[in-house]
Amino acid sequence: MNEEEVVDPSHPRYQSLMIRKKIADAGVKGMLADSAMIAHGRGEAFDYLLGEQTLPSAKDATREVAARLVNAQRPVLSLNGNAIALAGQDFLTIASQLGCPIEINIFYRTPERMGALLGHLKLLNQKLGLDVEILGGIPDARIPGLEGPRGACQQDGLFEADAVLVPLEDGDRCEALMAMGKDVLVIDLNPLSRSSRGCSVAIVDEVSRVAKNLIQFIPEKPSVTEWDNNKALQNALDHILETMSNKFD
Ligand code: PTJ
Repeated sequence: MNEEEVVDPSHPRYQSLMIRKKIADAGVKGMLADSAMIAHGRGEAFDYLLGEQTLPSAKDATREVAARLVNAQRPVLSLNGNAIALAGQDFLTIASQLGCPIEINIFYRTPERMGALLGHLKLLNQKLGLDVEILGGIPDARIPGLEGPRGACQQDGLFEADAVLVPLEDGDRCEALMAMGKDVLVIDLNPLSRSSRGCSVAIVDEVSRVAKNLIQFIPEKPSVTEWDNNKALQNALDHILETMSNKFD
Protein backbone atom coordinates (compact mmCIF):
# COMPACT_ATOMS: atom_id res chain seq x y z
CA MET A 1 0.00 0.00 0.00
CA ASN A 2 1.46 3.40 -0.93
CA GLU A 3 1.08 6.70 0.93
CA GLU A 4 -1.48 8.01 -1.58
CA GLU A 5 -3.77 5.14 -0.60
CA VAL A 6 -3.19 5.72 3.11
CA VAL A 7 -3.78 9.49 3.13
CA ASP A 8 -7.39 10.47 2.60
CA PRO A 9 -7.82 13.47 0.23
CA SER A 10 -10.08 15.04 2.88
CA HIS A 11 -7.14 15.19 5.30
CA PRO A 12 -6.47 18.87 6.12
CA ARG A 13 -2.78 18.39 5.35
CA TYR A 14 -3.39 16.35 2.17
CA GLN A 15 -1.56 18.77 -0.18
CA SER A 16 1.42 19.02 2.12
CA LEU A 17 1.58 15.23 2.53
CA MET A 18 1.42 14.69 -1.23
CA ILE A 19 4.27 17.18 -1.74
CA ARG A 20 6.28 15.21 0.85
CA LYS A 21 5.55 12.07 -1.11
CA LYS A 22 7.04 13.61 -4.28
CA ILE A 23 10.24 14.31 -2.35
CA ALA A 24 10.27 10.80 -0.86
CA ASP A 25 9.72 9.17 -4.29
CA ALA A 26 12.48 11.27 -5.90
CA GLY A 27 14.80 10.24 -3.07
CA VAL A 28 14.15 6.57 -3.83
CA LYS A 29 15.00 7.24 -7.51
CA GLY A 30 18.38 8.67 -6.49
CA MET A 31 17.59 12.22 -7.62
CA LEU A 32 18.09 14.02 -4.32
CA ALA A 33 20.87 15.11 -2.00
CA ASP A 34 21.00 13.41 1.44
CA SER A 35 19.97 16.71 3.02
CA ALA A 36 17.06 17.32 0.62
CA MET A 37 14.43 16.37 3.21
CA ILE A 38 15.94 18.69 5.79
CA ALA A 39 15.85 21.55 3.28
CA HIS A 40 12.25 20.63 2.46
CA GLY A 41 11.33 20.60 6.16
CA ARG A 42 12.75 24.09 6.58
CA GLY A 43 10.65 25.23 3.65
CA GLU A 44 7.54 23.56 5.12
CA ALA A 45 8.01 25.40 8.41
CA PHE A 46 8.04 28.76 6.62
CA ASP A 47 5.11 27.74 4.44
CA TYR A 48 3.12 26.87 7.56
CA LEU A 49 3.77 30.35 8.92
CA LEU A 50 2.78 31.89 5.59
CA GLY A 51 -0.55 30.00 5.78
CA GLU A 52 0.41 27.65 2.87
CA GLN A 53 -0.84 30.27 0.42
CA THR A 54 0.52 32.65 -2.19
CA LEU A 55 0.61 36.09 -0.59
CA PRO A 56 -0.33 39.06 -2.83
CA SER A 57 3.30 40.25 -2.57
CA ALA A 58 4.50 36.82 -3.78
CA LYS A 59 2.06 36.98 -6.68
CA ASP A 60 3.46 40.40 -7.63
CA ALA A 61 7.01 39.04 -7.36
CA THR A 62 6.05 36.11 -9.61
CA ARG A 63 4.62 38.52 -12.20
CA GLU A 64 7.88 40.52 -12.04
CA VAL A 65 9.93 37.36 -12.53
CA ALA A 66 7.73 36.38 -15.51
CA ALA A 67 8.33 39.85 -17.00
CA ARG A 68 12.10 39.61 -16.56
CA LEU A 69 12.27 36.11 -18.04
CA VAL A 70 10.16 37.16 -21.05
CA ASN A 71 12.29 40.27 -21.63
CA ALA A 72 15.68 38.59 -21.17
CA GLN A 73 17.89 37.87 -24.18
CA ARG A 74 19.20 34.56 -22.78
CA PRO A 75 17.07 33.30 -19.89
CA VAL A 76 17.95 29.98 -18.21
CA LEU A 77 16.08 27.93 -15.60
CA SER A 78 18.69 26.54 -13.19
CA LEU A 79 17.14 23.57 -11.38
CA ASN A 80 18.36 21.49 -8.45
CA GLY A 81 17.11 18.14 -7.16
CA ASN A 82 14.25 19.44 -5.00
CA ALA A 83 12.92 21.78 -7.71
CA ILE A 84 12.91 18.97 -10.30
CA ALA A 85 11.23 16.55 -7.89
CA LEU A 86 8.48 19.02 -6.99
CA ALA A 87 7.83 20.86 -10.24
CA GLY A 88 9.95 19.32 -13.03
CA GLN A 89 7.00 18.99 -15.39
CA ASP A 90 5.85 22.59 -14.91
CA PHE A 91 9.40 23.94 -15.35
CA LEU A 92 9.61 22.13 -18.69
CA THR A 93 6.38 23.86 -19.71
CA ILE A 94 7.83 27.22 -18.60
CA ALA A 95 11.08 26.63 -20.52
CA SER A 96 9.04 25.76 -23.60
CA GLN A 97 6.92 28.94 -23.22
CA LEU A 98 10.14 30.99 -23.01
CA GLY A 99 12.07 28.98 -25.63
CA CYS A 100 14.97 28.67 -23.18
CA PRO A 101 17.07 25.79 -21.79
CA ILE A 102 16.94 24.19 -18.37
CA GLU A 103 20.32 23.67 -16.74
CA ILE A 104 20.59 21.09 -13.97
CA ASN A 105 22.81 22.74 -11.41
CA ILE A 106 23.14 20.82 -8.18
CA PHE A 107 25.00 21.66 -5.01
CA TYR A 108 25.88 18.07 -4.12
CA ARG A 109 27.00 16.88 -7.55
CA THR A 110 27.56 13.18 -8.26
CA PRO A 111 27.44 11.42 -11.65
CA GLU A 112 24.66 9.14 -10.33
CA ARG A 113 22.43 12.04 -9.29
CA MET A 114 23.08 13.93 -12.53
CA GLY A 115 22.15 10.78 -14.49
CA ALA A 116 18.93 10.30 -12.50
CA LEU A 117 17.88 13.96 -12.89
CA LEU A 118 18.72 14.12 -16.60
CA GLY A 119 16.82 10.86 -17.19
CA HIS A 120 13.79 12.11 -15.27
CA LEU A 121 13.58 15.40 -17.21
CA LYS A 122 14.13 13.66 -20.55
CA LEU A 123 11.24 11.28 -19.80
CA LEU A 124 8.97 14.20 -18.84
CA ASN A 125 10.04 16.08 -22.00
CA GLN A 126 8.91 13.08 -24.06
CA LYS A 127 5.68 12.62 -22.11
CA LEU A 128 4.75 16.29 -22.68
CA GLY A 129 5.77 16.15 -26.36
CA LEU A 130 8.30 18.97 -25.76
CA ASP A 131 11.83 19.45 -26.98
CA VAL A 132 13.31 21.57 -24.19
CA GLU A 133 17.12 21.62 -24.17
CA ILE A 134 18.43 20.11 -20.92
CA LEU A 135 21.95 21.29 -20.03
CA GLY A 136 24.29 20.60 -17.14
CA GLY A 137 25.46 17.09 -18.00
CA ILE A 138 28.75 18.18 -19.54
CA PRO A 139 29.95 21.33 -17.75
CA ASP A 140 32.52 23.34 -19.73
CA ALA A 141 32.64 26.61 -17.75
CA ARG A 142 32.88 27.81 -14.15
CA ILE A 143 31.02 30.36 -12.07
CA PRO A 144 33.86 32.65 -10.90
CA GLY A 145 34.49 32.56 -7.14
CA LEU A 146 32.98 29.13 -6.48
CA GLU A 147 35.37 26.25 -5.81
CA GLY A 148 34.64 22.58 -6.50
CA PRO A 149 31.69 20.94 -8.28
CA ARG A 150 29.17 23.61 -7.26
CA GLY A 151 30.92 26.12 -9.56
CA ALA A 152 30.51 23.87 -12.62
CA CYS A 153 28.20 25.16 -15.33
CA GLN A 154 27.69 25.21 -19.06
CA GLN A 155 29.00 28.02 -21.31
CA ASP A 156 25.91 28.31 -23.50
CA GLY A 157 23.62 27.93 -20.47
CA LEU A 158 24.15 29.47 -17.05
CA PHE A 159 27.48 31.09 -17.91
CA GLU A 160 26.15 33.28 -20.73
CA ALA A 161 22.63 33.77 -19.36
CA ASP A 162 21.48 37.31 -18.60
CA ALA A 163 18.56 36.17 -16.39
CA VAL A 164 18.53 33.02 -14.28
CA LEU A 165 15.66 31.52 -12.33
CA VAL A 166 17.12 29.74 -9.31
CA PRO A 167 14.65 27.93 -7.05
CA LEU A 168 16.06 26.97 -3.61
CA GLU A 169 19.48 28.45 -4.41
CA ASP A 170 22.37 28.45 -1.95
CA GLY A 171 23.49 31.90 -0.78
CA ASP A 172 27.07 31.67 -2.09
CA ARG A 173 26.00 30.71 -5.57
CA CYS A 174 23.35 33.41 -5.63
CA GLU A 175 26.00 35.97 -4.68
CA ALA A 176 28.40 34.65 -7.34
CA LEU A 177 25.71 34.82 -10.05
CA MET A 178 24.86 38.40 -9.02
CA ALA A 179 28.58 39.27 -9.21
CA MET A 180 28.52 38.04 -12.83
CA GLY A 181 25.96 40.79 -13.54
CA LYS A 182 22.97 38.51 -14.07
CA ASP A 183 19.36 39.17 -13.16
CA VAL A 184 19.02 36.54 -10.41
CA LEU A 185 15.43 35.45 -9.76
CA VAL A 186 15.04 33.33 -6.62
CA ILE A 187 12.22 31.14 -5.28
CA ASP A 188 12.61 30.59 -1.54
CA LEU A 189 10.06 30.23 1.25
CA ASN A 190 12.54 31.77 3.69
CA PRO A 191 12.44 35.58 3.41
CA LEU A 192 15.52 35.78 5.65
CA SER A 193 17.82 33.57 3.56
CA ARG A 194 20.94 35.06 1.96
CA SER A 195 19.56 34.11 -1.44
CA SER A 196 16.26 35.94 -0.85
CA ARG A 197 18.06 39.03 0.43
CA GLY A 198 20.91 39.07 -2.08
CA CYS A 199 19.10 38.51 -5.39
CA SER A 200 17.30 40.78 -7.88
CA VAL A 201 13.78 39.45 -7.20
CA ALA A 202 12.81 36.87 -4.57
CA ILE A 203 9.50 35.04 -4.67
CA VAL A 204 8.64 33.96 -1.12
CA ASP A 205 6.34 31.08 -2.02
CA GLU A 206 6.32 27.32 -2.47
CA VAL A 207 8.09 26.23 -5.67
CA SER A 208 5.19 24.18 -7.11
CA ARG A 209 2.71 27.02 -6.55
CA VAL A 210 5.16 29.47 -8.16
CA ALA A 211 5.63 27.27 -11.23
CA LYS A 212 1.85 27.12 -11.80
CA ASN A 213 1.58 30.92 -11.48
CA LEU A 214 4.49 31.49 -13.87
CA ILE A 215 2.77 29.32 -16.51
CA GLN A 216 -0.23 31.64 -16.20
CA PHE A 217 1.73 34.95 -16.23
CA ILE A 218 4.31 34.32 -18.98
CA PRO A 219 1.82 34.40 -21.91
CA GLU A 220 0.48 37.72 -20.56
CA LYS A 221 3.96 39.25 -21.24
CA PRO A 222 3.92 41.61 -18.25
CA SER A 223 6.18 44.69 -18.14
CA VAL A 224 9.35 44.90 -16.04
CA THR A 225 9.09 47.38 -13.15
CA GLU A 226 11.48 49.06 -10.71
CA TRP A 227 11.26 46.17 -8.24
CA ASP A 228 11.90 46.81 -4.54
CA ASN A 229 13.05 43.38 -3.29
CA ASN A 230 13.39 44.47 0.37
CA LYS A 231 9.83 45.77 0.44
CA ALA A 232 8.45 42.43 -0.79
CA LEU A 233 10.57 40.49 1.74
CA GLN A 234 9.41 42.77 4.55
CA ASN A 235 5.83 42.13 3.51
CA ALA A 236 6.31 38.34 3.81
CA LEU A 237 8.03 38.75 7.16
CA ASP A 238 5.24 41.04 8.43
CA HIS A 239 2.74 38.36 7.48
CA ILE A 240 4.69 35.71 9.42
CA LEU A 241 4.99 37.94 12.48
CA GLU A 242 1.29 38.77 12.35
CA THR A 243 0.39 35.05 12.10
CA MET A 244 2.54 34.32 15.15
CA SER A 245 1.25 37.18 17.28
CA ASN A 246 -2.43 36.43 16.50
CA LYS A 247 -2.21 32.67 17.04
CA PHE A 248 -3.90 32.53 20.46
CA ASP A 249 -6.14 35.63 20.31
O1 PTJ B 1 19.93 19.27 -5.29
P1 PTJ B 1 21.08 19.97 -4.62
O2 PTJ B 1 22.32 19.13 -4.53
O3 PTJ B 1 21.36 21.32 -5.27
O4 PTJ B 1 20.69 20.26 -3.10
C1 PTJ B 1 19.51 20.90 -2.84
C2 PTJ B 1 19.36 21.36 -1.36
C3 PTJ B 1 17.94 21.92 -1.28
C4 PTJ B 1 19.51 20.17 -0.43
C5 PTJ B 1 20.41 22.41 -1.05
O5 PTJ B 1 20.32 23.44 -2.00
C6 PTJ B 1 20.26 22.97 0.35
O6 PTJ B 1 20.84 22.49 1.30
O7 PTJ B 1 19.44 24.00 0.45
P2 PTJ B 1 19.29 24.90 1.79
O8 PTJ B 1 20.51 25.72 1.99
O9 PTJ B 1 18.76 24.09 2.91
O10 PTJ B 1 18.17 25.92 1.33
C7 PTJ B 1 16.94 25.51 0.92
C8 PTJ B 1 16.03 26.75 0.98
O11 PTJ B 1 14.89 26.47 0.18
C9 PTJ B 1 15.54 27.07 2.38
O12 PTJ B 1 15.61 28.46 2.61
C10 PTJ B 1 14.07 26.61 2.38
O13 PTJ B 1 13.25 27.47 3.14
C11 PTJ B 1 13.71 26.74 0.91
N1 PTJ B 1 12.72 25.73 0.48
C12 PTJ B 1 12.64 24.43 0.84
N2 PTJ B 1 11.61 23.82 0.23
C13 PTJ B 1 11.03 24.76 -0.56
C14 PTJ B 1 11.73 25.99 -0.40
N3 PTJ B 1 11.37 27.09 -1.05
C15 PTJ B 1 10.33 27.03 -1.90
N4 PTJ B 1 9.60 25.89 -2.10
C16 PTJ B 1 9.93 24.74 -1.46
N5 PTJ B 1 9.21 23.62 -1.67
